[in-house]
Amino acid sequence: MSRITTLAEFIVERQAEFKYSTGELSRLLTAIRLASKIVNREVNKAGLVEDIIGAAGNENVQGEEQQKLDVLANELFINALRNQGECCGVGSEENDDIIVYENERSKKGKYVVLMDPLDGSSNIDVNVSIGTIFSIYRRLDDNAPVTQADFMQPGSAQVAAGYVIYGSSTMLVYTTGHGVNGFTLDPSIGTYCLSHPNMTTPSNGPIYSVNEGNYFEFEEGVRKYIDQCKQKRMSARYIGSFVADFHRNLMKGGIYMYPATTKAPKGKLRLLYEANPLAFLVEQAGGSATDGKARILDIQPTELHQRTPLFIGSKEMVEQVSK
Ligand code: P6P
Repeated sequence: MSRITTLAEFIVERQAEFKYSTGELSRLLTAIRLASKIVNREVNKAGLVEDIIGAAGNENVQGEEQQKLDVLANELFINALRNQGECCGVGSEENDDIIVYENERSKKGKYVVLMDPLDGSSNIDVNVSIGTIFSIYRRLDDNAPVTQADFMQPGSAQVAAGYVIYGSSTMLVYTTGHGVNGFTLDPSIGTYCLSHPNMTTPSNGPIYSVNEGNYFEFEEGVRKYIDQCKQKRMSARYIGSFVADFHRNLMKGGIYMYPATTKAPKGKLRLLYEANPLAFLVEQAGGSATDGKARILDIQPTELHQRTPLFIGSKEMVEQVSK
């Protein structure tokens, strides 16, 4: 039987690649790893536990009805990162403003984390795969108070990023800028094991993912590209859960598109904790990500929850629709 490499072992073995090493990244990812295992447990029993399914009865900053698991996942990640100590603050889809940790240990933390704790949560009660997305930056000044500026860095400044997909199996996929590696959770031992080393995405692929219900709201160039996909008899695959669509396209080759629409003139996906982390990861896997014109990672953020049109996946496909 080939040797099993756990996520913990892998991070330590590859620590030297993380230029701020001294074990900081491994401890940061340990917090994310732990919280994701608990979220996974709750997601997997959502169908059984009445008080988990359904809306929490309030709305997040996006004006979207918060599902109870959204709230739980958000609290789990925020608490795990606080208790771990390497992170001095968090920006989350579920919170209006940044969260700055006040405990002595975290105040000295050198990293900030942006996250969508449970993306696609409207799919929870219909048993469709959902995900967590995270993005890690180095704090701008260790001796200055944490401000929104620490979170408003361009995506190209990320030091690590990744996602967890709670699907038929649960996987954690991440990059520190030295390639992409995927780990599958073995529930029998509660451990993430290296299952997809050195992940790369095909430069082209058979799949296009877009909500075609918005077709007539898209600009002409996007409509033409979608028409070409049909003429080529490509496969239309759209789950309505970004992480799930992204992960399938990463593995098989394809493009995910959320263009601007009249209802979402700046697109629907959020730059800081959805587009940027997966743009960093997809580029590390040989893919590409734009807003239809500019490279996602070059965009200078101006708001914590700003949205962006997003075209992400196989390089040739993204380049073609971004002309
Ligand atoms: P629509 C989920 O709310 C999400 O942010 C992504 O996960 C998903 O791809 C998209 O929105 C679905 O949006 O407008 O097609 O239902």
